[in-house]
Amino acid sequence: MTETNTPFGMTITATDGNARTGVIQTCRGEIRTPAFMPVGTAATVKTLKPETVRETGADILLGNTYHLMLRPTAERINRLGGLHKFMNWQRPILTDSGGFQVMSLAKLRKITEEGVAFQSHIDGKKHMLTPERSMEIQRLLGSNIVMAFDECTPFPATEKETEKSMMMSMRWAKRSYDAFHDGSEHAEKNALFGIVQGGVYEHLRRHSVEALKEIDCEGYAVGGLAVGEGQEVMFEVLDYTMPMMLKNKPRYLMGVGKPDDIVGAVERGIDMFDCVMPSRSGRTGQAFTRRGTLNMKNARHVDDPRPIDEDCGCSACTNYSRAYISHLFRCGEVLGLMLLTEHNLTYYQDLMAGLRGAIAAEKLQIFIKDFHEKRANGDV
Ligand code: PRF
Ligand code: ZN
Repeated sequence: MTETNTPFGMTITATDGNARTGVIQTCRGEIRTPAFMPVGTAATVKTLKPETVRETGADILLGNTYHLMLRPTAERINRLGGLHKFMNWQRPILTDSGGFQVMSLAKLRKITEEGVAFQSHIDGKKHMLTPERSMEIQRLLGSNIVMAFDECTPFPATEKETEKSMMMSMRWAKRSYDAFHDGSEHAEKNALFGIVQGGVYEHLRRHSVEALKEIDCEGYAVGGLAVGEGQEVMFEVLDYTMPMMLKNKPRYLMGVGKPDDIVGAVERGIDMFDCVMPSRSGRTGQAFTRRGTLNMKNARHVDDPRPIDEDCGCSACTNYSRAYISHLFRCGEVLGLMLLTEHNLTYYQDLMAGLRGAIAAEKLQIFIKDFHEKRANGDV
């Protein structure tokens, strides 16, 4: 899959309640929605080759401005032909804009109207990220979906603090738009997404959505959620924010989430997700299954000849037992991390495929009931 001249756009093929299914066209191929994007922070989905990531069912990966600007630098990746070539993933890549990762990882951060000054968590070196620099880095990487530079308002925050932070993110969104469309060829083929902020305050979410509608983005993300507010509050925010958003453009819920978060957000109209959970928890021994989660380090698996999930067709479940994988974890063997990451990502992609099929068949409520019942059974 090399670059084509296909213009960016979304086609919704079916709806069921507030949920939608369809495809996003990009110059690097199609993204079936609702979509889950595995996280490839350091130009790799940890432990897996890109061909294996594709076999799990992924159409698109997420990359990070923050990590790549520090190591190996955006300029070096650009000299080497861009991120797709560098990591051997030819399909679509979405890149986050950096602010969120700066706030969670960097040292001595200082936010001003100009941007964020910080010290690298790797070597302490000083850097500055601004909307303009973030756009430049994402362009150097060759990102297909560029995220506007924003501040993820911390939780909890007062209404005043949330408003101040959201208003700055909206000014940064305008600067991101202007920098993205500065005449370079990259903007012609690729897309810029705005990020809605406003915390848990309905009128601030509304203001943010309206401000972003003024800026003609190709898609919109909901930011500032899954930061400690809990699922019930997150769903409440989605319940009032989704109807404010444009119907014909992609909607991306950033950094979400657990399988039941994704199911509830799809039900409310979200099209795209990213989360480290399936890949990170695979490295800690947590396995997702249709009947709930397992800890592969638990002693009860050491004699168990069954696969992790009998209903999963991934190569870890087709070829290896719980006993073998738990043995690998006990010995600290790398293959254990690889197999569990492959399985967990397959579980997430199968969940998305199930949601897409259920929406297309207008059977989403039956699918959701079955999803919760199987997990509640407890018989993993
Ligand atoms: N903004 C950006 N990236 C993000 C978030 C955000 O609000 C979140 C919030 N869950 C995750 N990743 N730019
Ligand atoms: Zn599996």
